[in-house]
Amino acid sequence: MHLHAIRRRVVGPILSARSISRLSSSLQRGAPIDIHPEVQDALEKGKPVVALETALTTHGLPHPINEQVTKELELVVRSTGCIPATIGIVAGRIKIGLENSDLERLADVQRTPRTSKISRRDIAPALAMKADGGTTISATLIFAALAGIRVFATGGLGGVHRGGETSMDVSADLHDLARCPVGLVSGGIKSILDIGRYVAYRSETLGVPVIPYSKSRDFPAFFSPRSGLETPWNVNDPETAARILYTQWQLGMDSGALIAVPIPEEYAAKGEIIQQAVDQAVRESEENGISKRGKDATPWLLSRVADLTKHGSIDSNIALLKNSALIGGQIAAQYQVLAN
Ligand code: PSU
Ligand code: MN
Repeated sequence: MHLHAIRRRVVGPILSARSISRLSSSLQRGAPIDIHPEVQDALEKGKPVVALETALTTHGLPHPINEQVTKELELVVRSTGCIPATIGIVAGRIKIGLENSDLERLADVQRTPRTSKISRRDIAPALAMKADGGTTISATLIFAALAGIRVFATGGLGGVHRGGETSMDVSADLHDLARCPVGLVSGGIKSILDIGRYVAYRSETLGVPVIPYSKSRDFPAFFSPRSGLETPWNVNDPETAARILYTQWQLGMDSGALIAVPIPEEYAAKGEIIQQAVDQAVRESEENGISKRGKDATPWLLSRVADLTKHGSIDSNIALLKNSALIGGQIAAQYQVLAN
């Protein structure tokens, strides 16, 4: 058989066998993981799956649109022929694929005790204490990698907060993308963060490919399609994006990659207005001390920007989330063609 054909046959299954064995050893040790039957079936049959997070549901968007948007993202993923695996923690169990009742429970912001926002450092305490939690990109990457899900779509990700050179507030998202073999399809980073430091840290220090999904190499900002910062590569079609992921893992480089999806162009003008609200919110967070309160900073800033823009920022955020879910689904479908 031609060498190329052998490689194609072997690499996909080897990767999935490795992650299946990590998952099954976690399960054998009694780890509290529930894989939704539809997701399990897709993983076993080599159908494309896209992971979705729930910190955006619990801490990123207000009720009741948090629940609606999460459901809509699942539908967008389905429209691309992929199976959505929305990930969260319910009563101390990791859910890979949520039932509607789980999602409604996580989206209920009035619940007591309050649902936690879960990054890597919160996982073990939350499980041990049987808590409910919305998983950030950090935790969702970890669980997606454990289940062997190769593509994860979301909106905004954590980065280096402004002033991060002194506060050392660098989101766990950055490290987990370096540690988990998952393609993260997301918006650019929010201007609540220091975009220059973010790109430098991620691509120069952690060695994670940071690739705008765009005709240009201009790294997208969050509320606007361009940040003015140039990256070394860009990609503009799902097949090439999937090939980048496939090639990285073919070489055994078990880290992730960021495919950064710009917000649709029709939101660009509004992005400039939102930016002023962002600057004001960041200033206020420095004055009132929230900026130094770790995991509370991002949710506070998101909600303050929403207030200041009379929810204009939320419409932009939703547009970006849907676009990421769509492109994430297209990439996952192409990835599966290469892996099968
Ligand atoms: N940015 C958004 N919406 C969000 C988040 C970020 O526009 O919902 C969430 C994501 O789950 C991300 C997390 O992983 O916030 C980052 O939080 P922190 O800065 O505490 O790492
Ligand atoms: Mn943060």
